[in-house]
Amino acid sequence: MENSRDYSDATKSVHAGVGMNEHLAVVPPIYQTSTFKFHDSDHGASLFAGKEKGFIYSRMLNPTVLAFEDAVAELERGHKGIACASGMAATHTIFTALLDQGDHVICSKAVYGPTTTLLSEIFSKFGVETTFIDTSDIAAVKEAVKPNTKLIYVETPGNPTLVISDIAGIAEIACDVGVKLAVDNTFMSPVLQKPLDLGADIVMHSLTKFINGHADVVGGVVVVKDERMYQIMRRALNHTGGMLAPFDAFLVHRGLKTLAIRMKTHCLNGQKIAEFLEAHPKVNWTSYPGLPSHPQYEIAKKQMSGFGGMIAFGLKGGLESGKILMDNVHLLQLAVSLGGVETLIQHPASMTHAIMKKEARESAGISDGLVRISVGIEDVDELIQDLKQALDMI
Ligand code: LCS
Repeated sequence: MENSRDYSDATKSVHAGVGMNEHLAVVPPIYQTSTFKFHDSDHGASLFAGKEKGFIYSRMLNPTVLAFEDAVAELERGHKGIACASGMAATHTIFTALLDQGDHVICSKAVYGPTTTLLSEIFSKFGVETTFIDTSDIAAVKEAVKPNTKLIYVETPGNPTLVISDIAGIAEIACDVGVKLAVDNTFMSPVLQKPLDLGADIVMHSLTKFINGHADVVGGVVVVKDERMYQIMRRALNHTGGMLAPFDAFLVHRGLKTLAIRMKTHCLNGQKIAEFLEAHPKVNWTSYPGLPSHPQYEIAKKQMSGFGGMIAFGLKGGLESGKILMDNVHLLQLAVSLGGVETLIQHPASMTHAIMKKEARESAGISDGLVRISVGIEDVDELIQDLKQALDMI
């Protein structure tokens, strides 16, 4: 689409990255090829030397993947995207690209479990040190900065607690001390939050979640602000090999077309279910960014254009009651992952965040009784009815 950067997110979701192609197909073709022919030896050498633009080998770049990368970069209002085989591959690409032995990282305490493990058990082997802090506390972020800090890595809202960090506030600190700020924007999608506009240098997503939205692809993406950072990230991905496959890029690009409209329903349904849970006598606490009781409600209103579909809550009967609830829902499905059209329920302490040490989980606010719902786009009254009957079983 010409000049699509000027359009709204709803229009961009449909048209971004869908350029012209040889046969004028409305949907661009899937280039299901591992490699590309050169016209002659000079052409091949010229492509490898970067003197000419073109495709060489699909680990390096593929037209179907590139079309999706352009689309997501437009939605994030970034320079370019780098599509990866999973959200973890995207996070790994950021760390590989930016960190050297002896560097220090500041990372949110409440992040997807394997992100903590990647830093504390894998990158630590290569001499990278990490401080995990509550990044919703700006003073704590400032205090955690060391002379060797290279990167601040923030997930907001954090998985699964929904704790919210002030992106613009942290970006200011990062800028003052000369370190990069990367934001995991998975829970919001580019439609509800634009970290680059708020001052972040890098944004990443697990595409597996809202961007694809249909629970049928695992993928990730990094979006950067300038060509220099793009080259650094692309090089890291090329050499570690965790790129997105063309067919998966096609599916995720197809999912992206309905992102804006899906997010509207996730937000409407999320709000209604959060209000239902907060008012229910068997519910002890509810964490949802759209509830005035959320500790960072004011920041949420400032930096997010909607509150999303993720809810964390605890029942008065703790984990035992949570298990009864999870084992008795019919329409909600007991499964990990999130951001799809279908509503999922899961127990982070024994599932998505089981990899973390219990003390680390508790320090991040992930109590054993916490239950997480990823609210889908079904009829919200039917979802509430299902929750109601399962809560009645407790
Ligand atoms: N970032 C966030 C915020 C996530 O929630 C996840 C996965 C990732 C990164 C990693 O993405 P992946 O490699 O799985 O594409 N979160 C999951 C969850 O909460 N349940 O299952 C996966």
